Amino acid sequence: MNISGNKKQKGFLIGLLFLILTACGLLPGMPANALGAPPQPAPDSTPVALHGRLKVENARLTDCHGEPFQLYGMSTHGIAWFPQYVNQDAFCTLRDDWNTNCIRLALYTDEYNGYCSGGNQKELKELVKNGVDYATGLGMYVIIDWHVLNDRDPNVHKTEALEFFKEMSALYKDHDNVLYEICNEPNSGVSWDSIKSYAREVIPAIRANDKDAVILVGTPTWSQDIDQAAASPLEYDNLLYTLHFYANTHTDWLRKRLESCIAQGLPVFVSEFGTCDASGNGGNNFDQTSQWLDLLDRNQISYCCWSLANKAETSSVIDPSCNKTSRWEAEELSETGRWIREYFLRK
Ligand code: IDC
Repeated sequence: MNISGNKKQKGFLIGLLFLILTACGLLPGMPANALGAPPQPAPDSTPVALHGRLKVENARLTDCHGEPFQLYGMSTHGIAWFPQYVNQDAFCTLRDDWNTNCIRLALYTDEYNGYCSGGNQKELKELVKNGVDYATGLGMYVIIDWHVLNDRDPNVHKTEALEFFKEMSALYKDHDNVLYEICNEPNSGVSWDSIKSYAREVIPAIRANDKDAVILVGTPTWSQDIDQAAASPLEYDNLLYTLHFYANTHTDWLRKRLESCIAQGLPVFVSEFGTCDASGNGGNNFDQTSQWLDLLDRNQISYCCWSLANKAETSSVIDPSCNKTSRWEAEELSETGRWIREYFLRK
């Protein structure tokens, strides 16, 4: 072969190598997808681009085309605690490599530098806003969760809740992808009447800015007593009542309650569930989790899994030894993380 032939061959080989590296996302400046992820959808095929603003119709979450629509994805752990997971690349990984369409931002009110117990409110609000911005940019739905737990009764921090939700709903009134969860888990004997009286102040405060906002309302006993909501629902539209389960603690009896509430026409959202004990720890019960998720899928009830964190507890989906905040490999996930990601991928 003559010299110019050699040169051509060399040029061809360099070109080929460039193409291969580019395809693998290995050249500098090339955005690499989450490993193992399908190609990122074009902006017009994101969940929000396809389904638009949601509403509650015939007791179901419904998309802008009037079709029943199910949200599913991860809940963060407390964002004050694990702020590092509120980043765009993490949410992109959850959208593209975990096949989820929704993220829940858990803002504790009363624990661990909670919003109402010494946390820096300005910084916490910035985190929420960043989370909403990342989700919006990615065309994902996002739930702003006022994470009542230690405080038991949402009325304890009602003043702060009103102020917070007024500010958030003013900011996001034109967003199609934001849902508001006004109290995570009232508990320790707090009555449905007491929750209703709180809701009757917070819902109108949100609706003054965003008259059609979809709002999630917690129920008594750590959001298990949806039967009380079914017996005496609030007098507003576009509401979903939350049911929470932890699969190794809450089994048949709570599923039966859910089935009965579905039959009564109660709109339900499982805004938090765990694959393990209600403590967030202990052994996983994937058999019970499957029974739960199958029931939810059959009825197109939405759900978020607790939690996006690497805390050394069963419910965390990232292995405690892994400090990466996005693009996790399977072996960097916990047993829970691997299982739930596989479940989402099969949907
Ligand atoms: C748990 C966390 C744990 C944290 C605790 C604080 O997993 O790391 O120390 O809160 O009290 C819920 C709550 C949710 C709990 C979770 C597991 O909504 O905040 O998280 N759980 O106990 N309801 C039922 C279970």
